[in-house]
Amino acid sequence: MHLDSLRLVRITLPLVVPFRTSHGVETERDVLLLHVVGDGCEGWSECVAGGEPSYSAEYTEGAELVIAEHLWPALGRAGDVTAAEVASVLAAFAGHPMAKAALEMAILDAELRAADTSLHAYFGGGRDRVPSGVSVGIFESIDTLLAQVQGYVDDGYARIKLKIQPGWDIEPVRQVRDLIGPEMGLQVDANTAYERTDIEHLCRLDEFDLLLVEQPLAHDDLLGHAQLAAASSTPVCLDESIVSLRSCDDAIALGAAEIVNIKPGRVGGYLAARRIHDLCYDHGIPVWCGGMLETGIGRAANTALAALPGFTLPGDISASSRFYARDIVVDPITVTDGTVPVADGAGLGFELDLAFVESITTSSRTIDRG
Ligand code: SMG
Ligand code: MG
Repeated sequence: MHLDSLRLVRITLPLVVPFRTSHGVETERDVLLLHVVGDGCEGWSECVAGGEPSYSAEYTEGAELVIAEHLWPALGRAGDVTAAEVASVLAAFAGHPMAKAALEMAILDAELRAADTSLHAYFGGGRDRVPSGVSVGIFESIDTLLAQVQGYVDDGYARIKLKIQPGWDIEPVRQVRDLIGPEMGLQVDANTAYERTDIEHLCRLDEFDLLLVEQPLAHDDLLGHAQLAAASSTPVCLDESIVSLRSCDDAIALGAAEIVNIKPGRVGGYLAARRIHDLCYDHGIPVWCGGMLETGIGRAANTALAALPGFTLPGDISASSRFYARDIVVDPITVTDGTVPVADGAGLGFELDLAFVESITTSSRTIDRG
């Protein structure tokens, strides 16, 4: 694709319920959208970096800057680029996988729309609905948590994921398990809040028959996760530790990853995400699609990824209404019988509500190819 211009659009979307994790609380999302134009076609994407560098080092303001000052100019200098070439052109820059993923994603959307093909078809098709899980934050009281969980059970979600941290783990998990019964899928996510010295404590979660415990230890503590996996009957799943194909291969070899959460933004894009899926599939490691509170853009693309055969566990691909009163796409995702439909329109499969995007835009700038 011959790239002509890139528009960087910042929007603010309030969350319907504050989302508290072991890193802190979020009440709104400051989202960076990308709009690429060239060769008579156009594509959109979103960058999944959060407003603050807490889940990872990337954050919205920094992502906008690195794209504008470094990544986009490098793509311009490279001449015509395909989505499949973006990662290698940008490999000259250290880090910033979410910013890189957003550029690849926008160009992929443009290419697929120009070819009148969907991401779902590009990935090889497969299922047309995928199971939908919901991620539930930390609350002031267990009663409030139980009321939230009951609401999601009533909404029909296929599984519940609880955020945990030291002081908010065994008892909330016990009471949620009692509420939802022994059959429903339940898992926990600590977002790196524990230490190796907590391994014995974490093994107390074994009695609740969880699907998995996600990223209890630091992102760079593969050995600690391997020790936990050996000690605990609950499968250990990695999120923050999986930043590339190599880190995933290493984690599997070390016994640190019995299950893998795949997030395209964290690994540099949907094409890398697909390769990580293939690696895990070859090793018999189950994967599922993580979530970064995406708008309808990322949510649509995530459904296409999650249709691949190795995604055997429900993803964090909830209804758009779980986070947003109004989404920026015309047809926001809804949950039926615990599943969400796989987007199959051209490109990533969404149609943007441009008037709404404009009404919530906080800044916008266009950069030419340069
Ligand atoms: O999009 O449903 C969603 C959010 C799922 O819990 C979720 N994501 O660590 O998996 C995770 C978190 C990361 C974002 S909050 C720091
Ligand atoms: Mg996680």
